[in-house]
Amino acid sequence: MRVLVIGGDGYCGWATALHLSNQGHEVAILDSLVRRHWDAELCSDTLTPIAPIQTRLQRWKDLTGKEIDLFIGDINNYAFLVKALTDFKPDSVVHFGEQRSAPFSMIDREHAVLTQTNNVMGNLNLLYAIHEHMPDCHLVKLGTMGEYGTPNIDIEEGYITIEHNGRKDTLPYPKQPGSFYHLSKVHDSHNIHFACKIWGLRATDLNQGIVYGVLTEETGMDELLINRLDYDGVFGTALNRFCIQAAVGHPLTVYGSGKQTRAMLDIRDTVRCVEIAIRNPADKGEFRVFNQFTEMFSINDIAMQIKKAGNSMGLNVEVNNLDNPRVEAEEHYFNAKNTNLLELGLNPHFLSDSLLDSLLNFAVKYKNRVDEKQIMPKVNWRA
Ligand code: NAD
Ligand code: USQ
Repeated sequence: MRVLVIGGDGYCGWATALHLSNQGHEVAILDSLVRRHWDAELCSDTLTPIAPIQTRLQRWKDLTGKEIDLFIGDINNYAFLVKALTDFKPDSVVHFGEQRSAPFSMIDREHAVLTQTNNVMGNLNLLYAIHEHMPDCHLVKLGTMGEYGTPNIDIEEGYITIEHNGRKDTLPYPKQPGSFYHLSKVHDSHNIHFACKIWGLRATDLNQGIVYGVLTEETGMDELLINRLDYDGVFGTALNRFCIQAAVGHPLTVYGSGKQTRAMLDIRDTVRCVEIAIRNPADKGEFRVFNQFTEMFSINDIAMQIKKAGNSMGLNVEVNNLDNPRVEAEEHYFNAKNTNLLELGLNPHFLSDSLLDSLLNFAVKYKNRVDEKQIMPKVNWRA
């Protein structure tokens, strides 16, 4: 299949583009490289030294003989987006190309507006471009488990059947997101659902949990193919951050009581889930939702597992409960369904399967690149 990966220079997108190319798909990457610019703006950097996108792609070609096309530009530039789509003619578009940090979106008004403009308008442009130029193309859009929030009932996959005053309907599952970033994903979902209904587009919304890990079969082939690994207080996510904190002897930054529970998955499963979605496209007019995660953990569970794995490697790992900079429920019910991808053949990796050791080893290998000033959280939801 021909697959355009929007956001293919990022953490999930780079690993996915290489995986799809390795599986024999014809792949192109579209990326504005704005994420590298945001890192520079925040004076933060990935733990791992990532090469320029052109160097990465040349190395991939030299190693495997497989060519990945490259379109550098912003999906909010409609003429550019349409040209990339009509030049490449994809069967599927995988859309990772958004501002994806909750803390970034909560810095101030400017960053909230930037996040929602970049994400919501970008996605709307993509819907129009597909409708006007490639109406049969399957949109595989990265959503997030955080769209649902933490309701006191089980979380279904996108829809819930409700009986009310003697009548019954299947409706979009209620959304209670926890940041202006997570809200942008909810707005995207509504726009995609509407576009499928009015224009008959086909789309899969992958409500992904928090991704952890850094190595996939392909990114591990060569140092120049290495993936990014964020550890700073804005773009770093809890599990990845904790491994790097353990490696440099910084106490693990658990926010609040640490009883918050989240859905998670290994990056090796991200790439496989996307491929499963592409191989099994939604029908015309269908807006399909898959919850893309493999396990649920509390933040305390993760901290304890990393402490144990770190201690077994001789690292002294302390845990520090910080005042929670976010406004979020810390004690709550959380039970989400994830059967759709499993039924289509996903065979998950589990956190217990030595991932922590390899992630910790990775963190130790690059620990000299850590800027400890970037570790503590600086963005407060209440400010
Ligand atoms: P990332 O920041 O590493 O990568 C995103 C890429 O998109 C960057 O390379 C950036 O330059 C590009 N981009 C952003 N806006 C663009 C635009 N307007 N036009 C073109 N390119 C643009 O993020 P990631 O961690 O790889 O996340 C990818 C997607 O997956 C996001 O939509 C995110 O919301 C979703 N997601 C990520 C996680 C996670 O844990 N990382 C979990 C759930 C969902
Ligand atoms: N947390 C800590 N300590 C830290 C960092 C985070 O305790 O040092 C806590 C947070 O308070 C929160 C939880 O860990 O309760 C998750 O935070 P996170 O930063 O790991 O993840 P989140 O902000 O939810 O965002 C990440 C990605 C985002 C994606 C989302 C999936 O950045 O792109 O959409 O995970 S989900 O959480 O399912 O919505």
